[in-house]
Amino acid sequence: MGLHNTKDSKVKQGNILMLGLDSAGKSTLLYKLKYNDVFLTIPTIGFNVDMIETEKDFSLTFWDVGGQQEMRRLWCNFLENADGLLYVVDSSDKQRLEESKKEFELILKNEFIKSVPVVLLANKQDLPGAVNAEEVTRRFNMKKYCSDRNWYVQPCCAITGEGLSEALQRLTVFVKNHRRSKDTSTIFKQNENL
Ligand code: G3D
Ligand code: MG
Repeated sequence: MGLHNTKDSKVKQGNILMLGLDSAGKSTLLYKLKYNDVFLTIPTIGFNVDMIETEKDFSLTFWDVGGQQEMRRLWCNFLENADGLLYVVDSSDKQRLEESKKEFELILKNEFIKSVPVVLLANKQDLPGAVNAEEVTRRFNMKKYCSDRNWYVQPCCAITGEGLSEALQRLTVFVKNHRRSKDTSTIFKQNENL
């Protein structure tokens, strides 16, 4: 069985796990992506799911898992099926940037998402004193901690939607590449077992 015989080799969908501390802006962002509108947010209880067509015949499913302490323990359960990680940071909350970074580091260590691509959103760029994308890149030690995967830091504002389409495009490219390499290695493994 060769690669070209694989049925349906075209990837049509990918799962994006959205993580970040509570009030980073995940729910606002998902709503903005989906409806291009701002809505009154309520702290996420459980999780939100939304599918967005980012290209013709390709869609991303976004899993917005709640950021509260109790939910953080459940993050692991969602990691297994993730094709991409969208990590949201409140760039204006300087006090919690360090906490957010620690959480991020912990997530990256998870075996399930080894080599899964990351887009980090430096959100709330509209707020005065917000740390810019370059500074977030430096503070989060991206070059070091993401050296084993594709990564990108995108500045954005979930309220106006600025930066979101760039983030979607980046995620789509990353996820497609990741899925292709993942599917290829699965086929090789299957062949080894013949
Ligand atoms: P979460 O889902 O990550 O927990 P939410 O975060 O989407 O619930 O957002 C938390 C608060 O941040 C909300 O304000 C929301 O309006 C605000 N917010 C999200 N993104 C931005 C942004 O880009 N700029 C600004 N200025 N605010 C943002 P409230 O007041 O409802 O708590
Ligand atoms: Mg939420």
